[in-house]
Amino acid sequence: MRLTRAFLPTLKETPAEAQIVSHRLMLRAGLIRQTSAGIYAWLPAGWRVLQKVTQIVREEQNRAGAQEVLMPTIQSAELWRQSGRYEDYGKEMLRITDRHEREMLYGPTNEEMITDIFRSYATSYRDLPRNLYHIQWKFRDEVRPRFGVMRGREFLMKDGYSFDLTKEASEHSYRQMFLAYLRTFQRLGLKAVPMRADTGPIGGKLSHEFIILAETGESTVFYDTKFDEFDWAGTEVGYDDVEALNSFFEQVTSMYAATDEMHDEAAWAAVPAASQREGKGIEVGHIFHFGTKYSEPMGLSVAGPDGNTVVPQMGSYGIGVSRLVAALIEANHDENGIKWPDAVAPWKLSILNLKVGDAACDALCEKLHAAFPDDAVYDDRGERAGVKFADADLMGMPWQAIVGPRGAAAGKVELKRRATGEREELSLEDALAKLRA
Ligand code: 5CA
Repeated sequence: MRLTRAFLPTLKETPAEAQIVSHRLMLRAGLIRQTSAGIYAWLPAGWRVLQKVTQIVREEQNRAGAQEVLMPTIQSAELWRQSGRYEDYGKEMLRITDRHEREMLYGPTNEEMITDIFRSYATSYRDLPRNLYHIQWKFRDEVRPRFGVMRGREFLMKDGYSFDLTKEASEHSYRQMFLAYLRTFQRLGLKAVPMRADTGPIGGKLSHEFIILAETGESTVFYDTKFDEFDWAGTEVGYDDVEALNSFFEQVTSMYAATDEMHDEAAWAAVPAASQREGKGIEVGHIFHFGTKYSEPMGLSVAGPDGNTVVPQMGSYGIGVSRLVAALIEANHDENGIKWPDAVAPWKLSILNLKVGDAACDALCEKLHAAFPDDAVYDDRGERAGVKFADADLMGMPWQAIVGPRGAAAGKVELKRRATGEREELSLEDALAKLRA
């Protein structure tokens, strides 16, 4: 991607309306553009990151045995009347009337719709367990949308739903997602702590929020620093191993961690003072076990093994996919800009041609660009070096290949690692080998 042809609009000035660093950097690096309050267009760089985050979420869901579907954004009010949530949901729900005066809504979540779909097919206990998810835009008419995509009105969510024959089986499904979430956030390079949580309008008793510690977070959290020593990837627990998964879950949840709503002073006092950590956090995921809250009123039932009628047990599992992009920036930036982790960077490499028109510089840059046709941004603009350095640091690609006339004459490239600032002068071959490693 040549910068002279790209749509990567960076801003020099800090937008006044942006209060937190991720929002400022998302606007300045040209990732998003606000189109209405709390509603954003994703520009090329932002869209590439969002797709990478989505793909990691998807892979970990599939690995845990969930199956992807895609449900519509627009739902009928009738379904929500069946669960009793249509009136309860209040002003956060965007209600729409179609030309036939039918009441519709822009989905804030999909419990009703998935229950409706599943009840149309499930007839027997053999149809259980099942876990279905989708990655789809949601709309919640938040009173105070703020902090960019961190708390938007329209946002991308991964929402999954499990159906099980018994309460025990559904608790196993819950634990499968619990582990899948820890693995997902770890792959994204984020330390997310699971905390006992309030269930709000989704309902149920068993619920965990996954919170990333960050000063700009909206939730106050209390947790035991034992979490910092835990290696989720290191656990070899299999998703189908009921006992191992249960003891893993017991082990993790026995460590104290709670949001302020669920904070228990007595239990907190039992945590050694040196291990107590209190701070602000960003909720990037939330899982719920709510039994028959939707299946019962919506008439979902199957024939059990003894011919009896069974109402399936359900849970739902959300990840704020678009919010994760902002959370990733909160966790990976410095005063100059974003430091994208390799796994989600929009492009792997920025190529900085410090003297466009110099034959050796141009030739070397073209070779670098040709080596990464879809994974490099080539700054071929006739700008000063200072402008190029600033933009490359702002956009935050993990690698920068800096090509100046003196080095280029000797066939050398300077390779800079954005995250650490480490620099190394290398031959083209060695630079390519390093970038491919
Ligand atoms: N149906 C359940 C789980 S599928 C549900 O809707 N849960 S939720 O309300 O907790 O939302 C799931 C996740 O979406 C949250 O953990 C959060 O990361 C993200 N989210 C919620 N509201 C917003 C918002 N206004 N802007 C951005 N992300 C949001």
